[in-house]
Amino acid sequence: SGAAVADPGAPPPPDLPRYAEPPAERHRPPVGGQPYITDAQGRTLVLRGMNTADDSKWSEDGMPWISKEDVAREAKLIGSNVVRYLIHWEHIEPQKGKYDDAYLDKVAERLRWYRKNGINVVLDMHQDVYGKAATGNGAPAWATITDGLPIVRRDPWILTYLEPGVVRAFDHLWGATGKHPELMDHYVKAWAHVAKRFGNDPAVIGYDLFNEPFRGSTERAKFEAELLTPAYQRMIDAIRRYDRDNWIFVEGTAEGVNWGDRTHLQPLRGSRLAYAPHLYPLELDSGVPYEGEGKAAIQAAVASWRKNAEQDAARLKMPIWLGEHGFLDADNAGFRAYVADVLNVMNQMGIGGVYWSNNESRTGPWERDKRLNPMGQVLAQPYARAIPGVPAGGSFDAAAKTLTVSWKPTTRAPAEVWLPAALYPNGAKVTAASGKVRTSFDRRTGVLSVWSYGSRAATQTLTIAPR
Ligand code: 9MR
Repeated sequence: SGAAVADPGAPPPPDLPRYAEPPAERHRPPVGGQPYITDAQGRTLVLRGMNTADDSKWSEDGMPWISKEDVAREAKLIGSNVVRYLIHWEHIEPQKGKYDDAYLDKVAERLRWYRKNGINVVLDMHQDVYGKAATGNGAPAWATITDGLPIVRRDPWILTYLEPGVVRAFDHLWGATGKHPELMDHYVKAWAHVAKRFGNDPAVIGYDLFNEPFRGSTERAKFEAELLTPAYQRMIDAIRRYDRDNWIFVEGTAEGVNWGDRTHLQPLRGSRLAYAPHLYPLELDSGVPYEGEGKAAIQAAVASWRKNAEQDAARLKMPIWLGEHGFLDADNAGFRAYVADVLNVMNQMGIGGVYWSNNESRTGPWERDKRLNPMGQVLAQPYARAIPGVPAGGSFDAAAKTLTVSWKPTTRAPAEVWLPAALYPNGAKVTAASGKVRTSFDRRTGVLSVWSYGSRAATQTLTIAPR
């Protein structure tokens, strides 16, 4: 076993490359075994960060509250290397067939902020409850065809999906009624327009095709297999005319999948497709605290979510990315412990994911004075963002401030671990289970690079603890 000390601020070992400017990672096909998202060096790329942000659903220009400084603060304090950035069909195509390029210009400006701070962007075409004309957000009014059926806003808001007018709007969009094929044509073309505009933007790493698709009146399995799958295929094909490199993320219906059920989505054609389920155990939505019996039930739902996500992803031949996770009520007891446990499920699975959501309010990670609040402190934990092989588990022990990460090596490129300065003021001590390591720490980005050598072991494990 070898031990090395990472000295923050010390120059890198002379024979080793310095940590490069974080690239908008270009990708290669997955590294054997279960597929993972990979970077240009063939390493598993763990994309962690936050959805940004809920409030953009209602702001006049469709932008979230964040400024350039907030993005820099996020990179520094939370160590995000990805953002699931909400974009809205209603702002892209406010009038039928007319794109609002001023809106896309504003998105482009935010992409530059993220790029500058080493944060990759997944553009998420967001919706909840169809669109504003149906009491939700997402679709433009012209694309909201309810046939005069009623819509009453319900509490909790997700019940509004079941209102007759909302169900009808989705039935038209997915082609269940067969009466308005132009709606999906426009949605697909809107994606093509976005890919044409941003496909070569170095900040962009992918597209999330449809936030939490709702089935309308079609039964769930039939909807996912027969309406959603072909709609996704059309979007993928349209995007690929302009963008061959970036990842395309697909989701099943929120109903079911978010609670830990499997999806009935069918395999899709194309490269660099990924499966991006959300995780919201039903108990959490109903306000059950993460304590005692409630905790056991929520943990069972999370375990089921993991098992089903892994099975579905293997069947679909896609890597997994957790597109939304969070605890929706900051007052609920156990909210920090829950999010910490979900982050450890991600560590164990060797996948990335994004918190819902980077809010300015107290459900986000910030205090009013922009320091991290207690949830922000949970999110700001060390994680392996690049793993030089096939992930084989890992966990973060918050009490000991110790991260372990294991993998089956496939490349000599370094592992990269983001270290929060708040937890590692004197740097980190790195121990390898096998062979030796050399390390190099980039103080500016907070990224520790770890090269393993002198080992033929099938699995490597690093332990990273405060010095
Ligand atoms: O947290 C969001 C809440 O404030 C909104 O009222 C609601 C409707 O727009 O959306 C919530 O965010 C949801 C997200 O858009 C989709 N996935 C589930 C999120 C939490 O419910």
